[in-house]
Amino acid sequence: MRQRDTGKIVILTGAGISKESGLDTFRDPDGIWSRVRIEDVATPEAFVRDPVRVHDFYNARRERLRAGSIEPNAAHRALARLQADWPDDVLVVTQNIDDLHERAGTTTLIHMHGEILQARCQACHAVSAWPGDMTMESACPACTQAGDLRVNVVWFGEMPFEMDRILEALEACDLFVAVGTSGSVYPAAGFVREVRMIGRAHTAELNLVPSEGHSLFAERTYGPATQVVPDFVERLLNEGW
Ligand code: BV8
Repeated sequence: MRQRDTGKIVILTGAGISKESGLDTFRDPDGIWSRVRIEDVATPEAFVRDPVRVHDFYNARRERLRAGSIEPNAAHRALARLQADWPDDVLVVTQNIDDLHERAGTTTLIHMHGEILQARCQACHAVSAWPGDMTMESACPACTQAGDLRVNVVWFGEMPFEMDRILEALEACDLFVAVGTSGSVYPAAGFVREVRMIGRAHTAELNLVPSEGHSLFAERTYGPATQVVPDFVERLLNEGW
């Protein structure tokens, strides 16, 4: 076991960590992709073909996220506590586009698939806060150009954000943890392989059920994130790994 005061930790999170806060996952039986096709709402081609449909898809999810009942849960709070106790050693890399990690207090955070509460202007490339609905008539707060705004998320076929910084952290880490992700979307699903190839870090999966990459993890714990994540963090803080 590594003592608690050493070691860099990278924690990858997916939609499963936000499920108990009331947000849908993607690939569960009642998930988002059971109701709508990726090709229709989550690719650049879809946005060119039918921008109104794509705007409506994200407007509905943004409205859901901003409903009063959606709050960070015990799993988000446990990761924020870990980072508060080890401020220089914990990086959270989330595939999620919600703001629940921030609202739980996590500060060192990478949204590799972007953020639903942001807009990106295709004319001036400025990224702006965007809490409300977005339409074809919406104007960029930076350049005032209307009709060139898109939600600031990474669609399929687009390069995830901050990949250099993520890969650097994976190379330097001593513990890699995946929380609430099915391990079905790349390059995120390949991170555990990157870490294993380097050969130093311990790897742990915390999920409701085994992910597609479950066999690649040295340690695997299954159950709802609000139970398994606080327990895991408690153990880390008291015993290390
Ligand atoms: C790219 C943002 C290249 C928008 C999303 C090999 C290598 C590289 C790429 C590929 C490759 N093979 C295929 C590809 C292409 C593609 C891909 O991976 N396709 C898959 C379907 C095979 N990847 C891409 O296109 C990526 N881009 O590769 O670019 C490139 C190179 C050069 C230049 C330019 C480009 C971009 C991928 C990002 C797409 N955007 N989202 C939005 O949110 O609308 S991805 C989408 O899936 C989600 O956003 C989410 O981020 C992601 C992963 O889903 P999960 O978070 O894991 O959610 P899921 O529902 O699947 O699983 C939830 C889990 O939680 C389950 O296991 C469940 O059991 C568990 N759970 C449920 N309840 C609980 C729980 N766990 C704990 N507690 C609970 N209570």
